[in-house]
Amino acid sequence: MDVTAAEQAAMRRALALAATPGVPLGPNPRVGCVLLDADGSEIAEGFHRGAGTPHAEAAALAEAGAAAEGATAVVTLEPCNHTGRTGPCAQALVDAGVRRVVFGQADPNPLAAGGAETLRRAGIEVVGGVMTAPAVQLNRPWTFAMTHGRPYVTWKFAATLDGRSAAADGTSKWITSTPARVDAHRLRGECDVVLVGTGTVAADDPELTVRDEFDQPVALQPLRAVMGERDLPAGARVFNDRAETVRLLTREPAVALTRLHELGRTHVFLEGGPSLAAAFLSAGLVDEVVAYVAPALLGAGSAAVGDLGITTIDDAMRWRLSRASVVGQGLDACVRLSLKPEEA
Ligand code: AOF
Ligand code: ZN
Repeated sequence: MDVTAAEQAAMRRALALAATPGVPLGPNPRVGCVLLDADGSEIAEGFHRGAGTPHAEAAALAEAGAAAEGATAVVTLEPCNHTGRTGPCAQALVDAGVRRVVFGQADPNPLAAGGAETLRRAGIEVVGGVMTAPAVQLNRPWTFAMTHGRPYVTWKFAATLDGRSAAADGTSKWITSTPARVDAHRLRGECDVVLVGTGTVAADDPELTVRDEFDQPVALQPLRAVMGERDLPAGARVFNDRAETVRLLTREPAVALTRLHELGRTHVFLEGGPSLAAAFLSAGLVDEVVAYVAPALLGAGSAAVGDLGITTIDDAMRWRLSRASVVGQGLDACVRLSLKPEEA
């Protein structure tokens, strides 16, 4: 079934609404909705503002009031079919007398899916799969979490040309130049969890917050998660009040990720040391690697990743380059490599 030019324009508007800055990341998706009248003119619009607030469709319906009768709803995500933090949008659209629904991404959340079917059964015209790619892109980690039952994991590390993340005496400040650290900070802010092991907290006492150019913590902080069983000093900086922190009393990556999934988290920035990285890599639980490689050599010292149990070259864990860039300028600029698993 075709969509009209007005519906396509409304979908572009709904995507822009969904991407409104300042909406907290996770556990909910970003969603936008536009209501059109029979002539294709806009009646109302809405977008989702974070967990517990009205869904995009509900926001648009509230704005439209009685004018929603006979309208077409254009939504970036299939309307939900469940009562979660708020009521089911599919039913709300039916109750409001909406005549036609055009949506982008099919809802990958098993608890909420089925809205299209509910709408069709109520006699509403439904067209799905319209501009799906940008809708999915908007909620990439959320979509991943819904389909895999765990958060997406980005492993970030900084190393010298010879792959070392610390010198022989344990010092590691600073392998990369400032621009690379700023870049890594920006990526940290795009995730909703920063994960390290107890070893990193004991050794480096990191704060693990996202800070602005004046070194002040930003308003929306990722959750800080520390996994492992070792006791830690209560005064460690990771336990300060600048962001929330959870302790995950396990050494198993899969257990830690399940717990974070239960907490509604969708994108983990893995910043632990070599043993934690090796544990996640060995378990097949790294979905993306971001490596900052500094133009430096150490010749000795700890490698960026611990033993993976690989003894022969044919067994190398190989990654595919998705992006390479130079971060910073001048003699100490770093190379940033973004890598995906070979099969992805
Ligand atoms: C949103 N915002 O605009 C839409 C969503 O726990 P709840 O009640 O907030 O429901 C969350 C689920 O509802 C979410 O995972 C997704 O499947 C569906 N649609 N969610 O947060 C919205 N339309
Ligand atoms: Zn909904």
